[in-house]
Amino acid sequence: MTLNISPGDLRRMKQARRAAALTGAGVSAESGVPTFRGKDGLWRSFRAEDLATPEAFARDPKLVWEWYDWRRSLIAPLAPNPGHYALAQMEKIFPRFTLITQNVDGLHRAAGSTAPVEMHGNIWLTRCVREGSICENRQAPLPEIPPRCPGCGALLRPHIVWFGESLDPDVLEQAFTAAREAELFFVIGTAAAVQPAASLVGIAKEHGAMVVEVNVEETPVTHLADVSLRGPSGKILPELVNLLQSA
Ligand code: BV8
Repeated sequence: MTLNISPGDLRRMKQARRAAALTGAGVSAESGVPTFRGKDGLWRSFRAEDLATPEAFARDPKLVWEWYDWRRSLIAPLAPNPGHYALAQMEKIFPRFTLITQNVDGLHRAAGSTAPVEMHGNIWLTRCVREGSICENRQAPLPEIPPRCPGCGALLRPHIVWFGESLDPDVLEQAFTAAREAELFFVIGTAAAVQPAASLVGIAKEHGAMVVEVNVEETPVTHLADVSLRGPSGKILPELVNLLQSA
């Protein structure tokens, strides 16, 4: 695949000292993780209101956990793809690089990204609804549903940001700071439909960043992109990293 990037755009990309990327479900699609929207997306078969809201959990924690247990079991054997590895390499290309992800699958970390800003949490972490304590738990399937806190016996919930819930203020601050400071901002494999994550693209642009989109389709933020690279991120990103590393 030959990327359609003009020499001037490539030069500008190479000159960036502060870069950031916002990733979404499309980056993990080539690893086998289902996306949310689109043809085979999770929201085609499941209603977000029944499964990914605090109200749904209060109503039926067992149902919500069964869905997360199914997703955990599906993701557990999957591995990062070349797109994840290319993003991990970007830490070595740019003097400052912040990876911001909406994905909860943990595959960026598995590929070697050192400090991904996980805006929507992580499916391998649980949180006690009483104590707020966060623990890693990689058992899939879980032996008990819904799982309970070993310390106090209260319900555990997935450490994931559901619709209608506020994002962690520290995580939000890291993401917004990176978007404001970026000279180069990549938006990769996201439908840019969920707020506040999608607004990061406009914020980066308003603060002067060059915006580069990688997606198989057009999205609501395509019009903000200085460069649009149309195709699978697992193919485009390794190619892009090669170009950025070339003399
Ligand atoms: C909040 C967790 C304050 C579940 C998820 C302003 C306007 C309208 C609505 C709102 C607004 N502000 C807030 C809202 C409400 C809501 C929201 O945004 N609703 C939208 C849907 C209208 N936001 C919230 O509730 C947020 N909280 O704002 O707090 C507040 C509080 C109270 C009241 C008001 C405000 C919390 C958001 C919660 C996000 N949690 N789910 C779970 O994962 O278990 S969102 C869910 O969507 C996932 O987490 C996912 O990460 C996220 C984003 O989806 P994408 O990653 O974009 O994936 P998608 O499938 O959609 O797209 C895939 C893309 O990849 C496509 O573009 C496709 O073309 C592309 N692709 C596919 N294959 C490839 C590819 N690209 C490249 N290569 C490929 N191979």
